[in-house]
Amino acid sequence: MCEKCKGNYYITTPIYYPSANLHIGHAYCTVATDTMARYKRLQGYNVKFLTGTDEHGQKIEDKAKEAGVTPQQFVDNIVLGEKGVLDLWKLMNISYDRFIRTTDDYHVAAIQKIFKKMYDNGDIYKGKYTGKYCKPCESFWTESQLVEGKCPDCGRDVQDAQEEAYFFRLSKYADRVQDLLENTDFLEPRSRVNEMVNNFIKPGLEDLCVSRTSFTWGVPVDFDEGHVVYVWIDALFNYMTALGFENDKYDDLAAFWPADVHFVGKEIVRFHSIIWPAMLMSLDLPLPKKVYGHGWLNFNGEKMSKSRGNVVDPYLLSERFGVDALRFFLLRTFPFGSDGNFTNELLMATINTDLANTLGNLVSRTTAMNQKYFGGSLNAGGESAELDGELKALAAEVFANYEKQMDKFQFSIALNEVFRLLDRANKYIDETTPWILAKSEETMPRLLTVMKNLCECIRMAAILITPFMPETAEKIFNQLNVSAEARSWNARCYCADESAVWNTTVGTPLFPRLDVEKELAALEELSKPAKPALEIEPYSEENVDFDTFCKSDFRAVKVIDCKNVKKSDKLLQFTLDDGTGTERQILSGIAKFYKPEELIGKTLVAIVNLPPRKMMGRESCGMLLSAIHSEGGEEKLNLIMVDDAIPAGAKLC
Ligand code: ME8
Repeated sequence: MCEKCKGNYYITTPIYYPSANLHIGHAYCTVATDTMARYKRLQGYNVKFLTGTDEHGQKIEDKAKEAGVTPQQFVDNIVLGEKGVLDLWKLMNISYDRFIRTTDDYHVAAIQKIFKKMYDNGDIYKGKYTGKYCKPCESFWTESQLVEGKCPDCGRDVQDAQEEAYFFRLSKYADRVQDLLENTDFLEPRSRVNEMVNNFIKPGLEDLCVSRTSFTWGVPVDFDEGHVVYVWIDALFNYMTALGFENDKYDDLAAFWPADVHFVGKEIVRFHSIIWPAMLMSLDLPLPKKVYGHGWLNFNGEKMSKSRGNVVDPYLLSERFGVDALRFFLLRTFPFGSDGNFTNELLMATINTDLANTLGNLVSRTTAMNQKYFGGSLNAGGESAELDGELKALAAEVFANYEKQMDKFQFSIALNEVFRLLDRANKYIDETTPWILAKSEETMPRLLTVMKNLCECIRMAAILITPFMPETAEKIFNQLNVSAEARSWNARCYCADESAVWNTTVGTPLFPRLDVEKELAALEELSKPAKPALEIEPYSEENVDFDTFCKSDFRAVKVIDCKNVKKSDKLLQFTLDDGTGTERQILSGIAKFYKPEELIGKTLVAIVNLPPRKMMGRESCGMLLSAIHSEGGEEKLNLIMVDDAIPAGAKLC
């Protein structure tokens, strides 16, 4: 550890299932973790921020099969492909230090060793599993844990399952885990402790089934062919294998384990606060210092889900409003421990109120006034007044409160503090009226001090927003033209005395005001599902010779009458004028595409020299031409219709 370092700090996000592209709910936890990691780095900690992907399990195996690729190809595409996990974290400015994939060789080999160790110490044993399995959650449940017969996590149907399997002696650790939860700060917020103890531990912790034989996409149990390790064991140990536990790839375990905090969503608190500590106890390993279970983001009051078609796309929002605005919104608006309701209206209102009006305006007014009254250069000198002391005291208070709240992961309250300072600085402009001070030579020294105080408030606020909006903070620092030292946590002391000097420049507005109505309409348009892929029939590889082709007699025909054929839901019966003076009857299997009445009077194209054939006991003399393709897997058909000016019987060639 270097002399200046405050110590090591290890923080993790859950590793994501690459079963579909990530949505704003996934980004929420990662943005929070990134903000915390940046905050700790700013304070001088040596931070290790881990994220990654959880790539095994039946769900992935099934999805790969559906997509006609191997499971490895399937996960590679979602993790590494265009707009995949790595692309999203790059876009969202996620400053992770390490990215683990559970399919990485070093991790797989380490999991095999870990499993064997728990088998050897007697905490994993072989038995028979009968119970209920929730496939989407990859969770086994006992009958008593089900809620109205459904999975207690996701509410979906569960299926009966029985197989020879290995079990982990979770029951053995029930008392120790309960003690850990009830008598320490291991799990926060506190409300989650009651949930875990009352719903899972008190009803009796049963041993946990930790191997599967019904599929193969997992870490093989190397001493018993056919078994793969339960995906949650594989996943949870990522937090340690990524530091070098049971492998030589990394060597950071001594420095960074135990983790300072695991941030996790509320539905996976059970795994992190019961199963995870119990397994670590089994191996006699130090426990993480804290698990923090954050809430869920809903969209317009409903759970976000792909099947509901209401997942919020972070790419779309970042491209439209900027990454910093999105990062800020997530942490400013929703208290981290509770559920939140994401709406586009709220996002835009927050951008307009906090970022355009309060922050953006303060920066642009201040730099514009510096430019106008001092050509951007605030030299030594000035004249202080009592009001300035209040601003200085507030800045110190804001810093202290911010730090307290950040250390409790209360991002929205920490940001409230920053906005107390920004609001006060905006009010200070109204109170000191720089435009009046600028009117007289006599009040210019006072104006100089007022502008220096404003620059100082902005500088301090920019330090505090750095973890949340790193790009915006940098833009502000650049406009203030301050040194690296003045951007650092150590420079949080308010120094606007007479010797202070500033050289500021006017930049483009940080957050232009949004026209909410216009933006909502644009978002709606952009969120419309892309048109389903069109598929056309493969082209024939066989050539037809010209003379044969010319033998086909195509004619324009006019529909005199058209009706459904009784007892057939496919056939339409056409009575056609083919120009010969005698009516022609053609039957066509297109009833699912057209109502008969809409075709009467139309001019169609028929091939008329096919031998007559009988359909449902009626004669059909020829065939009507149509265009076919499929859209999103659905068959589409359009009759070929030609200009009504073309007379019946005209030959088409
Ligand atoms: O659970 N709002 O992966 P995952 C807030 N692989 N958070 C949400 C959310 C929403 N609408 N939707 C999902 C897994 N999340 C496991 C983790 S760790 C050893 C293994 C959060 O991709 C969810 O709560 O299903 C979880 O914390 C994270 O996204 C990853 O979910």
